[in-house]
Amino acid sequence: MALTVADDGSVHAAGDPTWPVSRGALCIKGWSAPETLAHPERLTTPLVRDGEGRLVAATWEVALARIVDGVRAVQAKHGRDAVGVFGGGSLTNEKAYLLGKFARVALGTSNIDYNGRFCMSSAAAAGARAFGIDRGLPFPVSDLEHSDAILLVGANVAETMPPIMQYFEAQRARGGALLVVDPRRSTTAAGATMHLQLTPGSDAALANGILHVLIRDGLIDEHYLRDRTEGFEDVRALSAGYWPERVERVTGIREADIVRAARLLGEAKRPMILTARGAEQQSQGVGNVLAFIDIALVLGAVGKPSAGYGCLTGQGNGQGGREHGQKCDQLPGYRRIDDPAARAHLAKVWNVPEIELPGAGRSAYEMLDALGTEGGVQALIVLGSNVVVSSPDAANIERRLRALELLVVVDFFLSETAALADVVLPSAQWAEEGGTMTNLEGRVILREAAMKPPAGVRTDLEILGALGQVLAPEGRGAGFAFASPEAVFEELRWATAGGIADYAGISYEKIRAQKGVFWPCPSDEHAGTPRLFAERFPTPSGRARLHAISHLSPAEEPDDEYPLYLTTGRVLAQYQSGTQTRRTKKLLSLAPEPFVEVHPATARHFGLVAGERAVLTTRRGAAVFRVRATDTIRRDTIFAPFHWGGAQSANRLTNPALDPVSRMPEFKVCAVRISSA
Ligand SMILES: Nc1nc2c(c(=O)[nH]1)N[C@H]1C(S)=C(S)[C@@H](COP(=O)(O)OP(=O)(O)OC[C@H]3O[C@@H](n4cnc5c(=O)[nH]c(N)nc54)[C@H](O)[C@@H]3O)O[C@H]1N2
Ligand SMILES: Nc1nc2c(c(=O)[nH]1)N[C@H]1C(S)=C(S)[C@@H](COP(=O)(O)OP(=O)(O)OC[C@H]3O[C@@H](n4cnc5c(=O)[nH]c(N)nc54)[C@H](O)[C@@H]3O)O[C@H]1N2
Ligand SMILES: [Mo]
Repeated sequence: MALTVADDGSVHAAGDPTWPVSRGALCIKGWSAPETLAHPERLTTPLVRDGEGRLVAATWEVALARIVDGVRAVQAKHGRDAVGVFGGGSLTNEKAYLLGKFARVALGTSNIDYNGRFCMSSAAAAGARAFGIDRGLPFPVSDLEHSDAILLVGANVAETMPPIMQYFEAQRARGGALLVVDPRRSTTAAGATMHLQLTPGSDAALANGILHVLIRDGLIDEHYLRDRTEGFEDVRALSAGYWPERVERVTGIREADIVRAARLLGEAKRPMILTARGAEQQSQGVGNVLAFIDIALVLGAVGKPSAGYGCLTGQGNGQGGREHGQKCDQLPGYRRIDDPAARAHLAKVWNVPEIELPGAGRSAYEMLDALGTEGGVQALIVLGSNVVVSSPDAANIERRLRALELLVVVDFFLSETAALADVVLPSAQWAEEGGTMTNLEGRVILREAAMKPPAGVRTDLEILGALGQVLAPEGRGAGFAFASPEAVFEELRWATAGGIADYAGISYEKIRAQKGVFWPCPSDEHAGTPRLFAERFPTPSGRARLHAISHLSPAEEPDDEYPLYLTTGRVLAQYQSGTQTRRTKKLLSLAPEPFVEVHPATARHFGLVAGERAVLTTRRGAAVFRVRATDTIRRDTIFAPFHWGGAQSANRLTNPALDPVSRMPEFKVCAVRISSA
């Protein structure tokens, strides 16, 4: 996106036609984003809670001292792990890296995790298991255009990633097939070749049904399976039990459609499978993704141009945010924190004894759920997430946040989470500071600063630098004194050298010259790696691994008391927890309040009137939405967006059941009751 700052200081955004990914396309949230820069509600001074419980303006000195004293008091009373850090996938690579270092070196805590646990973690874990590496798309996004059959699972690209819709449109225009798997006939599904309208939570059954047909009808690539993979025999045995009639009963998709979908994929020269949150945000999210990866592998598609498997990464820096150490089990460069070689390397880069580096901490929801309890975190620093709105079982999380001894939130606005804090620090926004992000293709890009932050506001890097220098143990403070984002990036390069996500050969200059550099890029001479897996997989055997995945029911299923499925997700005009977009006039006028999508027959059955309010109730709580009657949704399912808080919060309803491997919550399926308000 290109920004221009006019003489009166107003900022205008436009698409950049020379940019290889968006090719000039800009989402409505992009061109309306400048409104948040000079917004009247923007925070421009730190806030501190006073003796009467009010948040009042304070100087930076007072606010930072309150944090330092609070953190030290909690550490003295409960130990180092009692201080927690919660980050986000919208942070630049430099911030994500420094946040991880801040937690491990300055605070010495194992408890750091981030909102990517709610977003990317199931696909990430599946990619690592199957291919030995997790890079959202292992190929450039332009490959989509040349695929002749794409299976798009649980992604509503037309509303959530409008700038890349052009690749799907070009693919269709070339005669390619697009198959969309979604319980709703979403905007994306409405324009597809086939819409597979499955029961929420039945993705693994569908994948196994497709595998069954592919194997039965001889549409698999035996040579590829023999030469490049392992584990196929288990998949063959398991999928034999998923004959299409049985899969129809579980998924609600007609047998003939399952067969047709399998044939479209099996007969394609360049089949591609893409997943997003629909299949991933489930208590068997990792299994779901592995089962879809199996399809790509039996077709021999992974590693071939314009074919294979990819995950459509969500947030602005969803990819880079999961590589550099803000995950509880991770060190920079996508290294494991329990790997002795990784620890030794980081101990050297950070100039600390290896023994002082903490081990793995709690995952996002588990950390939040234990706030203020015996053995849990007592002081929490949140930077880049609005957990009161975006966490599952949000009323529980709000209670847990209130039980903390110290809550610090760094944000540009008084988000619902910031409103509960003891100290709020105002930070700079995207246009006001430079830094790198890694996009869904693994391309590291540079966002240059276009303007200065308003008076009174500091950047996240300055805030972490200042706190790190004071809170770090004797002699370690110097490790937090960075003159610029580029200086942080230079250390990040070294920290990632030799790791899976190796940035050692990437510099700001090289990114500028090449319009982005794909990792891994291990040396200055290396041009970067746009395509992975052409010859081998980075697993110990060099082969990709198939996994036999049995379909399991979601953690909660409809019953007499809660007779419907509730699924949640996004709408075009709102972003995430809404902190930014609910403050943007144009967007608010497009989506002023949340609605619940209900099939007209279901609405009649429960006595609901379109346009009136309805109460949704689950085992966690209740929330109110306006009824939108639409035959685009299954009769047994209702859908609500999660962008609002308070009485309109979808997350007061959602089930915090976690995937056992990725610890991803089941945002996409729970049992619900609906009645008119
Ligand atoms: N407008 C807008 N765009 C965004 C965002 C935003 O908040 N607003 N957020 C960004 C972020 S962080 C992310 S992660 C991405 C997410 O991008 P998407 O994954 O495309 O978004 P969602 O709406 O969460 O879910 C996609 C679809 O999954 C379907 N679904 C629900 N249950 C199931 C199920 O059981 N199985 C299957 N197969 N599908 C199911 C939903 O009906 C929905 O249409 O969007 C990014 N872009
Ligand atoms: N029910 C349901 N819940 C969901 C989902 C779902 O599909 N259904 N999706 C989940 C997913 S995929 C995601 S990604 C999460 C997202 O939800 P959140 O983790 O809440 O993410 P954001 O709304 O982007 O919150 C970011 C907050 O940090 C601030 N912020 C943004 N950038 C920066 C920065 O650079 N620095 C600082 N200091 N602050 C910043 C913003 O103003 C905002 O208040 O929600 C999850 N929750
Ligand atoms: Mo996300």
